Amino acid sequence: MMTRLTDDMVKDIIGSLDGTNDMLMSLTGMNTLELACDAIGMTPDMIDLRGIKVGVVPVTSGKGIIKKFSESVAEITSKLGMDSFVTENADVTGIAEALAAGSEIVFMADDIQFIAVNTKNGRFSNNSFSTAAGYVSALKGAAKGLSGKKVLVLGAGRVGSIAAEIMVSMGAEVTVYDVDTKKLRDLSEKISIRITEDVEGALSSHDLVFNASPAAIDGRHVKEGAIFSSPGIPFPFDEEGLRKAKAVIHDPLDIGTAVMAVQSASFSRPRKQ
Ligand code: PYL
Repeated sequence: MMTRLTDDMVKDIIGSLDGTNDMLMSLTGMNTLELACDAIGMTPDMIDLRGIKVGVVPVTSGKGIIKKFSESVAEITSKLGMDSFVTENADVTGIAEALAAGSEIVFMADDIQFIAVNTKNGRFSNNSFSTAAGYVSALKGAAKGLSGKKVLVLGAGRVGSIAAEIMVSMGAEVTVYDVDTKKLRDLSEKISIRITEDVEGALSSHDLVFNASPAAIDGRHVKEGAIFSSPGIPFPFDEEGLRKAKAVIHDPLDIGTAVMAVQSASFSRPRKQ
């Protein structure tokens, strides 16, 4: 089950987007837009997001609305140049409102899926792929390339598995850990990865770590100078881990949503050559 954001994790996103952008620039060499484009094999000059109308629809199903979640999604996409708004209504009425307003892209999330639908052709992006691809691009930027490099993936859930697959395709030597050994075995039958049950040994021997696990990371085992690309929530680092790591790339929603925005826009806009 994907870890769910809480009101507390989301409450400060809107004021912190420029900070995330600066963090990404300094750690990966790419700003949020460049990173989001890189995640789907594009560069910003290939797509114009300005003026694309985006409707964000609050959804009350399951555990209900997360305070400021929809507003944060609207702010993240506005920062990319899109014309975004949160619908007054939730659920089906909210979707109808977004469509009636002529939204080219509609964002909505329940407790299982967070998607961005391109209303011109019904194609849609989802947050699991987008978060995996965005954070792989971030790690690639911070590590100045992943081909031939050893990468440890913590967590073989949806994000960790997709990230492992993308990094294997980039030529990285990927080792995956998960507390659930069946998940590990299933994944190792699908893609050529090493698996490990020794998370402490694996952490202490990897310079590059992709963390897509909800578990805490024990700083005692973090390798000095390690780079972490870490979408996992809640934020897992203790003081020792933060001191020893050379870089920790993390945000609760920004990178995944930005990749969703670029990918769903690319479904109806030809890539400029
Ligand atoms: C998209 C996030 C990233 C990590 N976990 C995912 C999550 O928390 N999903 C639940 C989102 C629920 C949103 C709620 C609302 O406010 O519309 N239905």
